[in-house]
Amino acid sequence: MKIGIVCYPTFGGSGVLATELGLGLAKKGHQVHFITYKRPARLSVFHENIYFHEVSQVNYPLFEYEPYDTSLTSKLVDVVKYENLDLLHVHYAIPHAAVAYMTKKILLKHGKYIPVVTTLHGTDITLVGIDHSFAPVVEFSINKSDGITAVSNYLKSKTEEYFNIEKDIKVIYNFIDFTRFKKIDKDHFRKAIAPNDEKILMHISNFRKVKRVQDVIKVFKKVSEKMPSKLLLIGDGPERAACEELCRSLGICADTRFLGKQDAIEELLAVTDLFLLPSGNESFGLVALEAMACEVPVISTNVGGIPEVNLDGVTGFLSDIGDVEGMAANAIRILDNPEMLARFRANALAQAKKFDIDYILPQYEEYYMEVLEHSRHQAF
Ligand code: GMT
Repeated sequence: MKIGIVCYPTFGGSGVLATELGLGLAKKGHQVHFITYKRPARLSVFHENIYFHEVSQVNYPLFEYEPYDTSLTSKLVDVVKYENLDLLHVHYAIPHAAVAYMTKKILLKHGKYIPVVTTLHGTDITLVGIDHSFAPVVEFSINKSDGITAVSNYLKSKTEEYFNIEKDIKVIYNFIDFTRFKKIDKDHFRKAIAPNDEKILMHISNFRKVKRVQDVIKVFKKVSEKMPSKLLLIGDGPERAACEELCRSLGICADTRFLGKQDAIEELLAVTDLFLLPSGNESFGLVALEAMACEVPVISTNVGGIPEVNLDGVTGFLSDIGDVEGMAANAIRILDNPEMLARFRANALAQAKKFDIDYILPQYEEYYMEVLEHSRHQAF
């Protein structure tokens, strides 16, 4: 099959998932075309069956904001037509579902029907999508997609609650590639980060408000008062400066390292004892799954789709949003008990296996076939 993938080529979860999906599909012999404004972060080396089309932007003095939607649509029309793609899979509804609809309408004029699958990832519905400035377009364009998937049951039900959705939304969970995410021996890293065998806690995100990174730091402060420990903060974003300030005011800079954006997070997860995800909302929490695949238990909030991934008292612990005391107590409980830590590590791996790419990717392939079959009957 020839598949076009549209996504945000950044470190965000939707872009990561879209890239990993494309790589997985390509390995299975599908021809995959990424159409984005920049090479996706996880697409750094040459892969057979993978093509990349960069969306060029036109800078004209009249435009205060470059009309990306228009450039992307024009690129999609070109790629779908000349590469003769079978299907477009767009990740994150805004603006991709609307752009895909416009692409479809233009291509119909050229006698080609291109089926579109839209995958909803989270904030495209729960945070940004429901905003009045986007909602009508989001609802319309989702309904115009030939197939709709959501990354958790939570997200499916929120989408149906917020919008009038006329089609069935298929839940296909996010997945993990165990050839990459697995416990590896990185003892020299551990010694460099925690020379006195301190416990290592980690958080990874785009440092947006919704991630509540300040709670990570407050939890860590409480943990570090009970046991020697180190905190690794990976990623970057609008809240980073405030987080650095908080570390300074709490006097924990010596035990905290801001590592910025990192590619090989599996190498850092390999030396981590506990992962912290205190998000205010999370449709799935792909990063928690990545931690669990590396046998790292997760202390998280109990919001959104997180409970579908992190199991309370099994693979970690779940608390209410902002319950810093509770999260710190749970973190200390695990880290202070080697038997519990070992058990939770094993449980985390077992739970992560349920999201193995080998099991989830065929669900996308099957869904594509269903959508293709259905679209054959579409009237021009
Ligand atoms: O969390 C973000 O801000 C990034 C966002 C994205 O679209 O890149 O993540 C969303 O999609 C991920 C992949 O499906 C999910 O694992 C995240 O839970 C989801 N984020 C939110 O719902 C806040």
